[in-house]
Amino acid sequence: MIVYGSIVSPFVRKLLAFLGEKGLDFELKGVGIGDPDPGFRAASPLGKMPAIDDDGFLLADSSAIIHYLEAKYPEPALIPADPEARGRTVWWDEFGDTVFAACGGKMFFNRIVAPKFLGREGDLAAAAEAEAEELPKLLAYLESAIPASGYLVGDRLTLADLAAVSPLVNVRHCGVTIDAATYPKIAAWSEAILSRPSMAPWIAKEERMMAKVLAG
Ligand SMILES: N[C@@H](CCC(=O)N[C@@H](CS)C(=O)NCC(=O)O)C(=O)O
Repeated sequence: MIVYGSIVSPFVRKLLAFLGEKGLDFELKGVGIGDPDPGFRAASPLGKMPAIDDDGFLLADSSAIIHYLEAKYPEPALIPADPEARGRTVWWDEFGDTVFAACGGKMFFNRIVAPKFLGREGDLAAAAEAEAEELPKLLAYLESAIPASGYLVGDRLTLADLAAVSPLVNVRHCGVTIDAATYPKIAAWSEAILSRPSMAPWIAKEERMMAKVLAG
């Protein structure tokens, strides 16, 4: 299977972690925003990452791909079968992909992607507003919702944890760290999820990439 995407995308990061947790082999083909790569454009009708080519089956959107892979490779289950647990898992996937990624995206895109990758100015006022107004509300909700189990749903890792933690990495790339005194549950949960073997090597790689980009 080919995965098209960039390791700094929160949606790609979520998918790479999911693939790692499933123990699935894949080839990552690096593409950037607006990439003309014909294989990527064929797999992603809207030109968004991630997209896959699984032996000729083309599919875009991290959640669509993850649901496809969960059906094809049910073990280990990362989307619970229990109705309530499944509903909550989809909720957290949605939280990560929409509100949290949108907030982190305003910060990451305008401060780093626009100036460093696209060669144009970002909207720094939008980034500052996202950090000052949106981020604290999202973190307060997340802090209040992390159960004692240390996992967002049930007592083991699910897609919920991978999806909700992924945008936090983009926030960190912007120099914003989670204050463990204010957000002790987020600090412990994110540390545990981000240090899993399915995530840690990718994050180390993107941190090296970010250090070079920011220095250049
Ligand atoms: N809902 C999609 C969102 C994908 C997405 O927006 N990816 C961004 C990168 S983080 C992208 O490719 N943007 C390029 C564009 O919008 O043209 C998913 O979960 O895969």
